[in-house]
Amino acid sequence: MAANILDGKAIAAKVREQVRQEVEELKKKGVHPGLAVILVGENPASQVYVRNKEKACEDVGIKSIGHRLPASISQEELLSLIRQLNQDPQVHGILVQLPLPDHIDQKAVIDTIAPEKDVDGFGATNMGNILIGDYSKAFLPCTPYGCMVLLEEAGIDPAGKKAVVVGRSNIVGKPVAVLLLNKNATVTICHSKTPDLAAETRQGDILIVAVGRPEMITGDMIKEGAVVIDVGINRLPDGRLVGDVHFDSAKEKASWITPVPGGVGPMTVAMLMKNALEAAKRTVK
Ligand code: NAP
Ligand code: L37
Repeated sequence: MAANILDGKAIAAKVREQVRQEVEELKKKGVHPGLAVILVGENPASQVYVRNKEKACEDVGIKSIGHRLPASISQEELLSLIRQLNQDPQVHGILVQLPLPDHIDQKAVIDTIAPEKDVDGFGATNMGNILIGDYSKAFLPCTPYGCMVLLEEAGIDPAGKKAVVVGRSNIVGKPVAVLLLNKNATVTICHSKTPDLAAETRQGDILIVAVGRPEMITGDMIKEGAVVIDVGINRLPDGRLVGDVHFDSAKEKASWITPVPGGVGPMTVAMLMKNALEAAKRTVK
């Protein structure tokens, strides 16, 4: 089977267009959605991602309030900025781009963000609500949310399907597994201690890969007709950007597959816009 391409860039543009219209309506009600974007240090990938997020804000009419901080900032200074943003009525969402420098406790930072402004969805309150399946006050973490929208756009209902997730990070693997479970998939989560990875991945009608190892999932590890979502973004020494899935061999087995770049990445940014809009909408309801 030669796979259809799940075009994240095009689907993200559609999501953003919808957000843009809703932002306009909300502004008519006197609310201008604002997103604070905090970048600590000079991680090159983070700089690209934050720039993409700020450009997207501009595109949809959300006010982005950027805070570029030196890697030398103390944890207390960062926490105090977040507390100040928690109190600021112009700021509806707060995003702290990860990873943070080693001397800063990531969990302390995330848990200082007010749950109603936690548009990345990484805080314990959000994660708990998602685990329980109560999305009413939650924000779905942007990358997992983007994966679910991609499945929907491909016309795939996870109910009754076998979904295999490779990777169990708190920002991708674990939450995407929970979202799939909440949609009634039968979910397997694989990680570095999984003894026979290929035996697991070959079972997946839906295969979501978030590992951070260039092209590690090859066509022979994929079930015929599977939907393959490649979350990985890896820059090779020659400058090429590749996913965690070996695209050329995988596309011969899959029914649908996401490219890298232009797959999950743009969806992550688009879902952040949707979450920031939602945070602002919740302040008027
Ligand atoms: P992470 O925190 O490094 O987690 C990687 C996961 O992969 C861990 O659970 C690890 O297992 C597992 N793993 C490592 N080697 C493995 C192996 N040989 N076999 C099976 N599992 C293995 O990474 P992350 O933050 O989830 O990110 C994963 C990738 O997605 C990266 O390339 C990142 O750049 C990309 N990403 C993309 C987006 C996007 O919007 N497209 C967003 C976020 C991240 P253990 O838990 O046992 O160590
Ligand atoms: N808040 N977001 C937060 N914290 C984190 O730790 N990893 C992470 C996070 N994720 C994140 O920002 N991801 C992300 C990934 C890809 C893009 C944007 C955000 C993106 O725009 N990708 C494009 C271009 C990639 C490139 O040129 O390097 C793509 O097409 O994939």
